[in-house]
Amino acid sequence: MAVVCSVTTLAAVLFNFVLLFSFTVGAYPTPGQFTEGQPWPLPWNISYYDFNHTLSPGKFNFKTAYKCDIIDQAFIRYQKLLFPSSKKWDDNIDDDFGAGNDADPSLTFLTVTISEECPTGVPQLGMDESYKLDVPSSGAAVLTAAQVWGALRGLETFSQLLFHPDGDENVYKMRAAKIRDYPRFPHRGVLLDTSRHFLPVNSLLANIDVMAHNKFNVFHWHIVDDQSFPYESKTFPNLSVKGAYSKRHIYSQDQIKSIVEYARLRGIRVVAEFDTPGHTESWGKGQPNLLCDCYDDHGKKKDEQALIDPTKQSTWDFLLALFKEILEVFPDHYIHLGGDESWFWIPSCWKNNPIIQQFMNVYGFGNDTQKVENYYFQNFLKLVDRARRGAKFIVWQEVLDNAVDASEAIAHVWKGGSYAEQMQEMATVTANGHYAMLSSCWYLDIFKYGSEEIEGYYKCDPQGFKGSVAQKNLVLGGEAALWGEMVDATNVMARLWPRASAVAERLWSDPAQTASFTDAWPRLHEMSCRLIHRGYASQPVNGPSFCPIPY
Ligand code: CP6
Repeated sequence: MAVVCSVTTLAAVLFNFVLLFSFTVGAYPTPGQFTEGQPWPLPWNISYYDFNHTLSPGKFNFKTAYKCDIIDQAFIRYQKLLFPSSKKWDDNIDDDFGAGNDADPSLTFLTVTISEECPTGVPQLGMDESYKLDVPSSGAAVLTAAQVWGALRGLETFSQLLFHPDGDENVYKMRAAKIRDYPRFPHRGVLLDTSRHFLPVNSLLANIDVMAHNKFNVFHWHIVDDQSFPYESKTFPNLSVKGAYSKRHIYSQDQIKSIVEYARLRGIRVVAEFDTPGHTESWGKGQPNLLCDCYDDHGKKKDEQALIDPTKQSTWDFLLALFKEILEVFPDHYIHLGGDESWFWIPSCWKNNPIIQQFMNVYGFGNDTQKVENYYFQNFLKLVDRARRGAKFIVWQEVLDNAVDASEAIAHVWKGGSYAEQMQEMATVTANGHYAMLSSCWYLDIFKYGSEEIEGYYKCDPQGFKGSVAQKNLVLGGEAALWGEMVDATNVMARLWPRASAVAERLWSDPAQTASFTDAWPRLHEMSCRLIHRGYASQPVNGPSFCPIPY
């Protein structure tokens, strides 16, 4: 018995040894590898001068002649970010206060110049985010941009040139560098889902901050879904009164306004998604007669409702009034109209529903429920355009795959199991002439153990499909999608970061300079440590490691 036991143990030890050994040697980077003062995502053109500046809290200031709330507020934020341990960060720069910062600073200000006027509205698709930043070894440090949005990206990069050598928080060093930078794609988003789990406003704001640190520019707010309806509608208050998890799990319109404003100040668009005709169970609680009754194949009525009922005039009246309101609350030119997975409910709801069957007869649809969905979307898009003239649409890819006539809409691609299949989806959508953005390979709610996961995100390229130049030019970017079934405020931060940072670099940087994850990892690790230092729970990148400043 003892012999058997020890043999088994030995085998187990050997097996574990082989496993661990192959993992450690093969896949993980060296724990001690990290960069100092190198930005993430990688700028298109960056050359480092062979010099590091010394900075001193209270002896550094941003300067500009430009009058704009966005810049004024950004200066306050970045002053605080650069010198977080200084309790007097917002004091007059002439104050001299020690805390071990007696060193004579070699850099005392950054001058910001912006050529176009301070924008009056929120940022929009196509905003100019390019900037030039020169932090020479001697002489003036300057940041120039055409628009404030570029200046915001440049300020972020500037803040990331700062580092604390050997993790000494009292020493402020900054790399001298010359940078010219701009985004690869105009749409770089993060999807958060506040229906499966409510995310408190603070949690959303914190993620908007981290998005800005990663140069993301779209918060895709999947605000409602089957499980709950946390959007407070003034026109239809019952939607959230009956459809939210509770009266405490609701975003008031004032809160939504403050989120949109918070994002605006950081150059981030808030694109709301109100997903129909499927994923609408929670809508039915506060709006009776909106959804179809579901029946089984024998015509027996089920205790279930799903899919918006397109046969009733009351449905269209409701949708028009609701979307009029939504499009005032969310000032982005685009609205995400969902349209995913309706097929999932079609068999039990539309197909077996006698009212829909009669409707299909009248319209000559035979028994093709797909035609009902196309009818719905065709009319729905016209309605949303009436709700706000010129409203632009993003829809999940199947709406356009099903040949709904909406040539200007952006197809949000989420299908495809393997990378090859995901690329095929992109090829098909763009071959059909649609603008496209990719999420299929960035489903951050799904994980893989170990280092291949984040490497997979990093390697996924929205233009990595076979297709013409015209097709590639239809690609507007992509989004990291963190669906909320298993995500609430306790884990949203660590689950999103730094995994979404890998996506951020793919969407911003030059693919030719960012082809190797092995090369990128020390810089990504520095980024993760930077986020932790800034107060956010960014999880380990992909294996054993340590941050220079322990936490
Ligand atoms: N919710 C909604 C979801 C998903 C989609 N839409 C989803 C589907 C598959 C996976 C993850 C999420 N949870 N409304 C699809 C776009 Cl793997």
